[in-house]
Amino acid sequence: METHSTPREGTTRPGRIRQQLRWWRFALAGLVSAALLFGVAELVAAFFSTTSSPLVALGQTFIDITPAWLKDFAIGLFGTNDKLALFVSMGIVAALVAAGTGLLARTRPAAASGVIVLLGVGMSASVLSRPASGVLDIVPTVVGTIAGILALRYLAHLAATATATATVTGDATVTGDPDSPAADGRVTGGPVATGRTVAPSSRRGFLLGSLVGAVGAAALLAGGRALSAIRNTAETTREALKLPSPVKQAKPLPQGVASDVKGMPAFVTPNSQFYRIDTALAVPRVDPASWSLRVHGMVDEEFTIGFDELLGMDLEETWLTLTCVSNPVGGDLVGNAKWLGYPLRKVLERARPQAGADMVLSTSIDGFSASTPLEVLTDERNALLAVGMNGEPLPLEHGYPVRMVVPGLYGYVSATKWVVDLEVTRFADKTGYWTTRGWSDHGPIKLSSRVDVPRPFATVAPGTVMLGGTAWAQTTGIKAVEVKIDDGDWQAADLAAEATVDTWRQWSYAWKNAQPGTHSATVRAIDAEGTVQTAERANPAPNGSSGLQRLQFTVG
Ligand SMILES: Nc1nc2c(c(=O)[nH]1)N[C@H]1C(S)=C(S)[C@@H](COP(=O)(O)O)O[C@H]1N2
Ligand SMILES: [Mo]
Repeated sequence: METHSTPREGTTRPGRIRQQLRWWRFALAGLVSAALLFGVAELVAAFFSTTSSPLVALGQTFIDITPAWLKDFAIGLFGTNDKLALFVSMGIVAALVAAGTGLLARTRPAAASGVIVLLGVGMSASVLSRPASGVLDIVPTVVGTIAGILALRYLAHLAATATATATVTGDATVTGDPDSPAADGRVTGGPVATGRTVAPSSRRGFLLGSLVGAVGAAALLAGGRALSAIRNTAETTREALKLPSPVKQAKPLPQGVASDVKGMPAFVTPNSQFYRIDTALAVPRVDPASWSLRVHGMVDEEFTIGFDELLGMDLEETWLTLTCVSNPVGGDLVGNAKWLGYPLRKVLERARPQAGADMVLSTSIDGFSASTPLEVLTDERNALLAVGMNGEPLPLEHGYPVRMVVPGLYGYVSATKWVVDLEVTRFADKTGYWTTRGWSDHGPIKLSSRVDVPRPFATVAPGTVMLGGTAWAQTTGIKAVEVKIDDGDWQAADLAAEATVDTWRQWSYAWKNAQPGTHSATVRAIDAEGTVQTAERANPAPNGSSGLQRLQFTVG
């Protein structure tokens, strides 16, 4: 046995190594086949509804079955990147399953096909479980599954051929792989010479097959996505939409509504920077021409409103700060915008709720639902069926064409995006999406305040340190904000002007004579009724965080 021979020429050791490595080919065959399965399905899905993509449906099912604690953990860890984290973890699981199926194809090709059929059935079930899907929507998954099976059969065959010949080239004493389906007979006792002539081409055959498969899958995926975008009318109608002027305009913002501390967030959050929280993996693309809102349940009059009809109603504008129940103390899941819409109070006046009803369950086109107290939607506060946000149609990800916004309640029990259904009912009879997952059925926003400037652990110059922040008590208003430096006394902060009681209020505080060292600033708000923000800590679940933000920074 030559000791200096290269692996290509063959020695016992490289031969064994190759024997150990060849399973890679089957794992790779599994991965490429899975990519082809999803690529083909994605392309076909472009011709069906947006809920027909098995990738999206799977992810969505994944989201829905993820236990609440894990989801909270993910949001806590990744913030608004939680969807990216989901995609990555889903991708890892999918890759493992695909590689495993490829390995299975090495010894039991029929069983591997069976596994793909089972996965196809599972994916079809996942597609069918989406609220807006119909039976036809499983066609992309079925076609993709068939493509996946064929791809794996073919690639596994190439892998087996390559493996068999590689084994021979590597070590002539190895008599084939008894497990390998294509290895039977062809390898046993095969002379090195034969191996040398066959191996490079069959190995190349496998690599080429895998490469073509992988590139093809990527092209199919990209093509499918692009085609769905072209076929989609939501973006184009939104671009073309001219919103009517309101019959009642929002109060003009008073002078000095924004604190002049450098680095403060804008008083009106630009749409592009507005936080986004929802369970939708693919943003629902709703064509306003086919949008309608059904109002029903415990009402004297059931009716349906179309989009043009809604635009023709007396629309009103209002300033309103939205807040997410998942916002931690000091967090940024809060945004302030000018909303244009029709008062929900008037929608419900027309429906005439019956005695005993105490809740409106609003449902979105993708199956999310929120339970809002009927009282909140019928009292004098300005709850809207909104079509506009900061002077433009709702962005797709913020609920185009129609969503709800309700002053004083966290989004999960009020701010349904892509809303299509309002059912007047009772808390005793129905529950919203998050309530069935352990969150409270009622979600009034808690009195809160936060420090925006300086940033945590920032270093600032000694002398006068300018602190700035935001406080909110929607429907009540903020009367005062107090700041405590280190363990000192509570000091009154300067309040910026108030826009409305439904918007956040900015504050500033000039800390004079700041000496070098590590310091902290704690903030608390007092609402217009005199209630002082509680220092008692609570996690976001089940009904919103509480506690005071204590920010650390360095003067130096
Ligand atoms: N259809 C739908 N609407 C939804 C949600 C959702 O998951 N799906 N999430 C709610 C939650 S939890 C919040 S905080 C607000 C966030 O609205 P935004 O994304 O426009 O900021 O939307 C609410 N409306
Ligand atoms: Mo939320």
